[in-house]
Amino acid sequence: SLAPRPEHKFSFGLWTVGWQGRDPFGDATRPPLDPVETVNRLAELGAYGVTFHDDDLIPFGSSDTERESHVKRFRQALDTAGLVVPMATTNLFTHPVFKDGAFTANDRDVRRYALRKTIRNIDLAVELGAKVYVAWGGREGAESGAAKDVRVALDRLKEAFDLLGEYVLGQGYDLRFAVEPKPNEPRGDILLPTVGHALAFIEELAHPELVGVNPETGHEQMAGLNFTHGIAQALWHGKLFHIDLNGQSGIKYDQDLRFGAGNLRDAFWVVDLLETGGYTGPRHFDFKPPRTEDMDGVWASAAGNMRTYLLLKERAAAFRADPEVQEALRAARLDDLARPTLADGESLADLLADRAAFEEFDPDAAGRRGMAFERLDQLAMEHLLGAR
Ligand code: GLT
Ligand code: MN
Ligand code: MN
Ligand code: MN
Repeated sequence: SLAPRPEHKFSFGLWTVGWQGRDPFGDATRPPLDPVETVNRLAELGAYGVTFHDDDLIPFGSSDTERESHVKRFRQALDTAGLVVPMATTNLFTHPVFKDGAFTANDRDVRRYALRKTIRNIDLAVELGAKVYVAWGGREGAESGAAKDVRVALDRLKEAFDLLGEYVLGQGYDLRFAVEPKPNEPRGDILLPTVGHALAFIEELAHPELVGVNPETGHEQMAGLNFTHGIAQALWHGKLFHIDLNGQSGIKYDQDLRFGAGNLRDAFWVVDLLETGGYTGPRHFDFKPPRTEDMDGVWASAAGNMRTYLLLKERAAAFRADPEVQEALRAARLDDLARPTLADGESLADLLADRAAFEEFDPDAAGRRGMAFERLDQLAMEHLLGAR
């Protein structure tokens, strides 16, 4: 059962396998990839979905007739291959017009253009069946202090999301937004740099229920954060609307490695959480096959994401099912954590009157209790390594 199947809900962006390997130091190492070929190859590999930026599908500057023919070919390929479009997004970062951002560009005409570009692609996304619209604000940020008044820029960002929400509600679309945080790159500092910043921002919007997050593994790890904890908190808030899975080795440039490369232990906990924590959305891979690879290497890399996910899913399930692990979880008192701190029917006054909770409590004795976390973690390690 390590063969990816549509029910696993694996999806890929056109821009992932389609990345030509252009980086700040070097030219493209691979030819352009036709979206129709991407659809066919992903379907063969067992994916269920494909996602896109407007400009991945319809090259920037295309005429209306060119646009129609690109969409028509793509739609035919989807129908033939049986692939769906669960999510779409806007390219608000490549063209020089977005060099100072899109929804928070200092130039007002750029902000108005960015909204129109986004709304145009929302119509297409809904036509193609997307339920989630991702907003990665890669250029919303600054390299220097006085260049961006962050509080005013956040006013503009809220204005944009409020207008997009008004549009979607007005059209009666079944579409929700997912904000994708990233701390830096391509801007020196990007607005909404982490999952936590995004969650706080969303609550200030006119329609917070329409907006959640799309956390990316590597983006939280670039900030030195624990990705599993980030998505756990997003789930706790009911805000994990989508997810970008990939690999990253610590605090450095955005590597976008295939899933499981880099921090493998975190990938194990991510899969453990996604498979047991109530997330039912796509398992979307936002990776870049390294520019060392030819097209065979690209498809091997794409397949590797899914296979590693399924391997980790097996390992995580075996970990949870192991009686020794269950015993170790009790020894580590996870069941006690799950008990509310006050008993059923107990009040704050009862706590204040409970001498056992304070006057007679022995903190020194409690401080001597071992937590038994090391044995538990070694059991996880052994399952991850296939040793159990
Ligand atoms: C870009 C970025 C990704 C985002 C994509 C959505 S585009 O490749 O690096 O993390 O998810 O705009
Ligand atoms: Mn990334
Ligand atoms: Mn990326
Ligand atoms: Mn991403």
